[in-house]
Amino acid sequence: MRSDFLWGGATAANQCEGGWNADGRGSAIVDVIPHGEKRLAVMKGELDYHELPKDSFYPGREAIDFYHHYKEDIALFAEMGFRCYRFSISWSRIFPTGKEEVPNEAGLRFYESVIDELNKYHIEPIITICHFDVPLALVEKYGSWKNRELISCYLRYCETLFRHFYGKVRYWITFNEINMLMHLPFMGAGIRIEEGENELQVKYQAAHYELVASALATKLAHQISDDYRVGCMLAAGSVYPYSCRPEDVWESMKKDRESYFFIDVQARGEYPAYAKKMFEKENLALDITAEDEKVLKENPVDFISLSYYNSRCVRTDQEGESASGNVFASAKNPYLECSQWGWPIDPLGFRITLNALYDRYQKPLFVVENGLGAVDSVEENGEIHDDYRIDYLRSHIQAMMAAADEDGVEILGYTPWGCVDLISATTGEMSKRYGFIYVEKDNEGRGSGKRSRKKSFYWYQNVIQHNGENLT
Ligand code: BGP
Repeated sequence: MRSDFLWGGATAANQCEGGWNADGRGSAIVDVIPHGEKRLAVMKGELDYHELPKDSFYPGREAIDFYHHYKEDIALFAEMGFRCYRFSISWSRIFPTGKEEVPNEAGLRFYESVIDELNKYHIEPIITICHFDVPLALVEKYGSWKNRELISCYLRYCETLFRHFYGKVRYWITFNEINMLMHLPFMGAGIRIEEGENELQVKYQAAHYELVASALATKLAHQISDDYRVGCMLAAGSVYPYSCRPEDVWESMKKDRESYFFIDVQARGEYPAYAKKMFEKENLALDITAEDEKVLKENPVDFISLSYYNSRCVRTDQEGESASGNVFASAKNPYLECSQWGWPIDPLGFRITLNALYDRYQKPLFVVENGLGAVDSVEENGEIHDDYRIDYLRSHIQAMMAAADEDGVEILGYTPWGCVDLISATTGEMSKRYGFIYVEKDNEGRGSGKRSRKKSFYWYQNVIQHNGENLT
């Protein structure tokens, strides 16, 4: 890989930070997403969290308590040789209700300490401004991104970060997996679908406000510093046709567009023709002003970041099994093995996805999530032999390197997801682990929180040391 390639790891505040009511932090959506059978309905915005049983357990509130362990965790990242670390800022730690005129100093201080700690080890911070995160007060007051008012709240938050961390940060990502809004609207964007509402109208209106907010944030970042690079973020994974039946091929193209829709706007600066036609066909009456269109046009992103866990597959004959995989409905692809959580494993699909994105946008890509969620067992001597994780990562790094070296795709860096074990977004479990670093904690939140190095820790350390040239 190029010599300045950013090898690192990724986490997000909502799944690792904890400290949910420490130092003036306000409540956020993650604080009301429970563990257990009701989780999915809440994440989808179908069940109002006010209606949850009193004794519900909310795993994100404490998570792995990165809030109090960040020094230890960053020291371990440094030991692996990380050149960058992607993490997110908790919006309600900075603006507890989202509406304050002045930010919460204690919140800013916390992230300043995190960034200083990273800089100490020459680890480049990659900051996600909003990772499945909205202050709960904004959900209550405005219905979250259903309301245009959120744009100015978000911009005040961005401006605070861009000014406060001036000179210490270079890479910013405006919204994590922006397309998740279509699948898990409450987790993705704090959106509940109320009775009688037109779901598509609600989702595309919220999407539009997020897209304008993202473009305005890009504009602001560029005004504040020439050095800032702003990216969008896509939950990626190409959609395959199950067969060469033209109907399957057409369906796969349509499914891909449901996700590309967001990046088409963020990278090219305007709504694609197919989306405008769809708005018409579905009779959506969206609040999109001429000024909004100008803002979108003038402020495309600098790079495209993405998560890749698996490819997807569609068939139109309505037969056969389905597969899971990051909540995107998919037909089961008979050529692929699946993880313990039923997510297909497809390294070549990674190369295909990277090429598809680069062909479409011709902007640098940044792989900010990839990895295998698996159950780990700790041996009597404390060791963790996670060879399955090493195998997954090795094959995916090989595919990424082929995309870069053989196909010419420009890739800025690679930050595998959950470099330290954390709470799973879709299931709320601790047992779905991605990390190189094990955290002693179970699904009910019990455990010491002690960190230890897995076999993959040493493997990844060697990968970074040899800049990807040695993957054994
Ligand atoms: C992405 C999210 C992450 C992360 C990851 C793995 O959708 O951006 O927050 O959690 O998927 O998913 P899960 O935790 O459900 O295994």
